[in-house]
Amino acid sequence: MRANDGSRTGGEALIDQLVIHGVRHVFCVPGESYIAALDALHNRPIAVTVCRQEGGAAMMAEASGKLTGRPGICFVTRGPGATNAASGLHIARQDSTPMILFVGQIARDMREREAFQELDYRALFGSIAKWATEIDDAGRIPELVSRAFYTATSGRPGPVVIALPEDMLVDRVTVADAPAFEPVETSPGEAAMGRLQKLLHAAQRPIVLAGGSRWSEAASAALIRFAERFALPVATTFRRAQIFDQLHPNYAGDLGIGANPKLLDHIKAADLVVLIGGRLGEMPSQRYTLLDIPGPRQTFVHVHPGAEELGRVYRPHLAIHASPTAFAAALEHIAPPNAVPWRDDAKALHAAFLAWTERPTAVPGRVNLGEIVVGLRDKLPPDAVICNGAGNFSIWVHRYHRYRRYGTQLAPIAGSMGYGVPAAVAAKRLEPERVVVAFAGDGDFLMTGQEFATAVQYQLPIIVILVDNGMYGTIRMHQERDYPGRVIGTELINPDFAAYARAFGGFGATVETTADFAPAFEAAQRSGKPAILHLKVDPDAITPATTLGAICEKALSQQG
Ligand SMILES: Cc1ncc(C[n+]2csc(CCOP(=O)(O)OP(=O)(O)O)c2C)c(N)n1
Ligand SMILES: [Mg+2]
Repeated sequence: MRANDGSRTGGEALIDQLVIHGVRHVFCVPGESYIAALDALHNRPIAVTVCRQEGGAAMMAEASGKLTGRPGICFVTRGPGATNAASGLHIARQDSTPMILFVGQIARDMREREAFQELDYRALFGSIAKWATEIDDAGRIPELVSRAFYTATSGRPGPVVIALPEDMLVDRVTVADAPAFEPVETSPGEAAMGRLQKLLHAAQRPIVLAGGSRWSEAASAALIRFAERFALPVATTFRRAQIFDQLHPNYAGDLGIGANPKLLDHIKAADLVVLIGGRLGEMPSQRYTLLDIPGPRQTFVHVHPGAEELGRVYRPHLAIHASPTAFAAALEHIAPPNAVPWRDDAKALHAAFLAWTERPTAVPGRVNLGEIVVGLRDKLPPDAVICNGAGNFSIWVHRYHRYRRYGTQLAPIAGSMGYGVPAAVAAKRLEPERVVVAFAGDGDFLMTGQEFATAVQYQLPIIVILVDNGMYGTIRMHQERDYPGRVIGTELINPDFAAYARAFGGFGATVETTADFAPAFEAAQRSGKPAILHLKVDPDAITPATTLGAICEKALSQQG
């Protein structure tokens, strides 16, 4: 109960700050260390989603940060709660997603004794979080929580961790609220935009690569207008396809795993590369083979919201310190040259993209995941949210699904297995009107599959497409490449996942042929329940391009 003398407990002051900063959802697993904060959530305009494991809760918070551009909020208990949450925190770091993790902490007077579940969160999360701190004085909650919102969202966004000593949360203080935070935009200067225009006017074969975070629907639309005015081809980086409508004639393709070789060749032969928002890390750069390090041969323009990212790996000819949202808006003010020497490039690259993604390749077995993704892409509404975790199954999703709008892709740039189901739960919880589909591997799914119970609890009819090949396929593929025929530690004996779904109170169906899929998907939608479609795929169908058997044979022949 709130006191009427104007004082508040630390827990109450904390939740008041979240309301002021616009938080509408928190994801948590409870712990006795922060029940005073939980209690303060009674009758506040914040929806609580209680999860089954902190990794799932943290991934949900990260996914909500990705979807909204505002910090996703997660509450976990000390010790094991915090270490479980680390998986979601690492995704927020690598994916540049704003997120705040609140961790219950032991009472202040027990510190340094290694009290029950005591950990030093500054040390533990020092290299994952943008900032890790502990609030000692309830009177400083407004100040430090406000800083957390600024830190998580400004520059290159990322995760913040705040530890909350349990006795601090019940201290009574009289303290003023902080004003609501406002994300800090970093806008490009006129001089930089003038130099960019000059470089574009001098170019023969330019290409734009869009990636990173801090985009929005408006920024994506502004980038499309810029591409149209300049006839520029625009590719997206690993798992950032949602930045640019993939069916737009200026879309050049996706720099993911198994990227279109024609796109890679084009980038290598380009004379100007404009990278907006991304870092061009190991995955999109095809293991750092796309551009020379530190000095790319191409004229290289790097636009990034984090000053520390500019010149970190690639030495830019022109570095523009700006958020993609502000930069995209500023693009309206530069003019294309009178004659555009690269006019046909965008057309050719888009045609190559369509040819690469139009029809799925044939694969061994009776279920062709490519056919299934192609069938779905024509059926799903353009604002459907597509989520996935990590594993070879995701290669088909990224290659054949066509992301048409910003806010439709929840995929871990960090490559963390287990992301798809929690991301789908978060998306459906935030936006119940949208269709939400999660693709998961058999290994991938069971890392966080228990969050299917969260979907059931909150009546969130997500549809999980579970691709079961009876193995940790990605690793088996590497095994066959490097140690052909020597299978170890990659086989899986799986449960009946359709029965698993039903046991949780959801809808479950088994899909044994490609033709079984469409009716099963429709039945899942009709059920109105969270659903799992258990696809039994042939383990030999390891990628859209090759088979496991062929990889093994090739490796053996090279050995012999
Ligand atoms: C949390 C986590 N643990 C381990 C890995 C390493 N890893 C990458 S893919 C993969 C196997 C994925 O198996 P599955 O989900 O069944 O998909 P498949 O490759 O078989 O399609 C593993 C173990 C990872 N990326 N993330
Ligand atoms: Mg598998």
